[in-house]
Amino acid sequence: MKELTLSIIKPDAVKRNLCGVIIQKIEAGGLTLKGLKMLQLSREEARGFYAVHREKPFFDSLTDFMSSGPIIVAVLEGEGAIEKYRGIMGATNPAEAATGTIRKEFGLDIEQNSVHGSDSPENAEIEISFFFNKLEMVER
Ligand code: 3AN
Repeated sequence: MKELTLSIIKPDAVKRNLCGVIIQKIEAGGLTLKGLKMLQLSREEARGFYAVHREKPFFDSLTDFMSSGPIIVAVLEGEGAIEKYRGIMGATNPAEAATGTIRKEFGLDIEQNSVHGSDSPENAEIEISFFFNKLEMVER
């Protein structure tokens, strides 16, 4: 079934000029860009986006990091896009990620792990509408 998912290229990867190579892996993995933009979250916006993690010990550090520099947000489309993209990203901890995945190749540590991807259809919908309105997503 065709699905949508939200991708974020995180500040650590944007800073190191890895946007192109990450988007290359996304497209080569069979996902199609439906929306794309660059922005920088405020601390408050980052805290809103990661609200599900507000009780976690890493919440302050994570949201400071996510608001520390520009990010690229994208809506990806494809068959089983959510699971497919999580496969392309690799495990949360780059040290445990499989060879060839984005996080294995580029992630610095469990927090600065270069990319985010939605983990369920419900969260994909919430996360996409956090960043994109209808006009910013194309039909392809
Ligand atoms: P994923 O992004 O693989 O779905 P989540 O949802 O468990 O992982 O975590 C959200 C984000 O929080 C991760 N992408 C990572 O940046 C950060 N994170 C997760 N676990 C830790 C941790 N133990 N310490 C620091 N940051 C973490």
